[in-house]
Amino acid sequence: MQVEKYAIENHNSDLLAKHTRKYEFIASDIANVKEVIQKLKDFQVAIPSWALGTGGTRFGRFSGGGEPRNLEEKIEDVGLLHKLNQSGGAISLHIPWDIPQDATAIKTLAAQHGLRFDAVNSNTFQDQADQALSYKFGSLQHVDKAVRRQAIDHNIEVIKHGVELGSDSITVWLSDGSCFPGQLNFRKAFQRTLESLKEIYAALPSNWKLFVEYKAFEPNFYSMTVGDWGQSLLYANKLGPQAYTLVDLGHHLPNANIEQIVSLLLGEGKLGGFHFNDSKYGDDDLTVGSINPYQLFLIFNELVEGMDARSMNHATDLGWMIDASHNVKDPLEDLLQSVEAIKIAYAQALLVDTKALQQAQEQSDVARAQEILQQAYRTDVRPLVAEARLQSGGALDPLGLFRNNKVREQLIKERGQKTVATGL
Ligand code: LRH
Ligand code: MN
Repeated sequence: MQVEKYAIENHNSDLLAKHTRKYEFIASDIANVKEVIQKLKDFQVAIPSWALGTGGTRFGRFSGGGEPRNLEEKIEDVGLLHKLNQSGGAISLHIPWDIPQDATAIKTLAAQHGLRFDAVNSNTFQDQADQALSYKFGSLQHVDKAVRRQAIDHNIEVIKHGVELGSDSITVWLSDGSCFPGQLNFRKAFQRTLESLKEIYAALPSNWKLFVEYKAFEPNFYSMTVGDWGQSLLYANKLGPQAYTLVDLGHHLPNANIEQIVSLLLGEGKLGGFHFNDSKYGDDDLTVGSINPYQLFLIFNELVEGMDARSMNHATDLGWMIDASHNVKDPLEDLLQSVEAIKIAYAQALLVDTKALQQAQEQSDVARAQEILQQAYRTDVRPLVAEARLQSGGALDPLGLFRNNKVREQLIKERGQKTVATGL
């Protein structure tokens, strides 16, 4: 299923007059508007291969039809999103859900859609049919050396797949932990996990990064062996310069100050990247910016301030990835909304008058500091994000075009109503 260039041009010509009016209105107030637009054009978000179908919970899963039946169709869907918003130029694979049968062919197909491969993800949180030993009681932490060996070998296998595809990083998220007091010796579990990660780290090509993703709870509900940012940082520091922490927004305890965590990890030079989503309670994996858009803005405010303080390249020096699950929305519409929310938060953060904010902070002028932040947050930056898309050849209203062109209906015609994609 392709969205042709002329379809985007027709769509844009209908919306151009209204867009130009709104864009010129906001641009007239922004001295460095060209720089802001260029930064928005360069900012690409990786789409998770495991979130292109309908997600579910233990209580149920309600498939929507036309879902990708294999990796090739997943790449087509990510390519379609990228064609619409020119902002999702990368795909993040999860192994073994998306093992490429022919890596060269898959790489070529992705390139045809303007896509590169972002971090590859290992999976030692499920037992595969052909697996010898179970991960019921963990993987890299397991008391049985043979289970740890099996998990280490899997991660090294995942790195090999990534190298073939041109990826340059691996995300290790461990479901390891315990459900009851007394079940685990925390110190020994930490030590075994560290020793196991060291073997995976040793297998990294010299230009690769290893992202240690932390999570407060689920599927273990008493302790997680990589349970918070501090534990993840401990591992990353003990592993070496190619190891970093990965912040999944849904992996924190209620009311955690994630923007402060981001600021400190960035200050330590150990922030590797993000899994963007939103949540109200637990790891809800909801649409980015759908529950707490102000928190997302505050996180990007810390990112822009912290990355500029270290002269980092906003577009390339951190891993920008989505990790969501679509239980009630069309997966592709949900992803279009998530990418839009990320670009809006980034644009708002780029409008923060950092000099004035630093001055207010130096003077402990608390009210003024809030006014400066909220001036940016309360600015409707959507015309800036749309202008960046337009200049990159995308649609002014990706979701509108997706619907008006009945893309889902066409996917169902091509693939059928009952197709189910691999993933969560
Ligand atoms: C764990 C997680 C991890 C993935 C999985 C799909 O909750 O965030 O990043 O491996 O979701
Ligand atoms: Mn995640």
